[in-house]
Amino acid sequence: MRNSGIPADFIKSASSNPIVTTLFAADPSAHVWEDGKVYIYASRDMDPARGCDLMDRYHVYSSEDMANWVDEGEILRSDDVSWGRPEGGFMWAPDCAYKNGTYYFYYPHPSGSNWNDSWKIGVATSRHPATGFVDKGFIEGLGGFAMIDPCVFVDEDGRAYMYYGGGGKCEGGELGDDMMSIRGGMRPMEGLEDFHEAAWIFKRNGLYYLTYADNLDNNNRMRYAVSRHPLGPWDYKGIFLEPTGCSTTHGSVAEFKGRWYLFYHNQDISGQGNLRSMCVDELHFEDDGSIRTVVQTKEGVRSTGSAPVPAADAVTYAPVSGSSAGGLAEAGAYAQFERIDGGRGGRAALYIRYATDERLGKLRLTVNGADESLLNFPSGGGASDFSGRASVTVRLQPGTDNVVRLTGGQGDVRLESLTVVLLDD
Ligand code: FUB
Repeated sequence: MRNSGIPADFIKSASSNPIVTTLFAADPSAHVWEDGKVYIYASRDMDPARGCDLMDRYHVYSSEDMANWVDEGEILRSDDVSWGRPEGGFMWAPDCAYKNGTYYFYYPHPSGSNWNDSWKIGVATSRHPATGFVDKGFIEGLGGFAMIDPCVFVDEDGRAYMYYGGGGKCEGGELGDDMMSIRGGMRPMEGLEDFHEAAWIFKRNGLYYLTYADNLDNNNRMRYAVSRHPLGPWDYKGIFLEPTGCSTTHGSVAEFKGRWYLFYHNQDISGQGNLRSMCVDELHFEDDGSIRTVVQTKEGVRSTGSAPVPAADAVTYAPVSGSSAGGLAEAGAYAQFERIDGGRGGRAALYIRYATDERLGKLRLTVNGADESLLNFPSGGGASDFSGRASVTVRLQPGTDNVVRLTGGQGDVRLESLTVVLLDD
């Protein structure tokens, strides 16, 4: 049976930052799509990290109320990209656009081993916002040295524009109807001050805003400029996000149910600039359209009121083998959940209840013997307080023989149960 929703004891009445804790995800590009939900297209900091070169396996997150975020699962990895660099990795900050029933996922990826000279902008498409993406190749004529971080803006008149850049250079141009070609070429975005990377465009009251990361050493801030035309020239306005504590900064702006939000990342969970976590805080405008400095909070934002429905047909499993009772502190100790029903097979959200008194415990997740990821289990209230909550979405095989294993050795984490929600494909 297919179902949806979140287990009742995972539903939060208020948000908190970072908004996703189980995986390290960065570079959030947020969009509100026609189903009324807000979606974040994020890059993924693989753990353990090595610079930003191992980044891979894009995940999408969705929310109905800004307080509860559902991991929609992985949509693309470097192995899926036929034209990409042979060593993989380097799946950096992406974006997504919607036009005429198709979702276009844009991502920067090098095409050669000399990674910073060979960037291209890849495109994958789907009829769904968070699953079913198929790689369509790259945009001809775009890319090269440091040219990363695509952002696509579809205007009210249906015309679409692409922006990208890095290393101090920002370019923009109009996309063709196929959303994969550039009409009339790209041109430099004029008027920006101290541009580094992470271009993002949005429109409010007829005014276009271009936000970006600046070059402050090891502590990038976010700046912005405005224009009456989507391709500028731009009128520089100032800094609106001070350093987050992370060496990179990257953000997006979206309006949801009448409020404006800034999505960005920091390194609060890991303390490492290459293991980042996404945050959201409110964005406020002055009467003249200028942006107030965003207040970075731990509390995050208020729920917009429409909390998700509790999952009705979710199935809960207890660990049936391994060493869950004694915790998973020892290297090689594991807890295993067996005979998990994957229904017809496909995406399944795993909701894990745990206890730990570690600041940050970690367990390695394997599904049917395949290594999925190292998962985070941040402090849950104490060694025997099973109020800790972690969730991640994976793919299960059809039928009831799925096996989920969590292996320890990185902090004392105890597992109570696993609830599985099968997601519509
Ligand atoms: O996440 C990898 C790179 O770091 C992004 O592409 C940049 O914007 C910066 O966040």
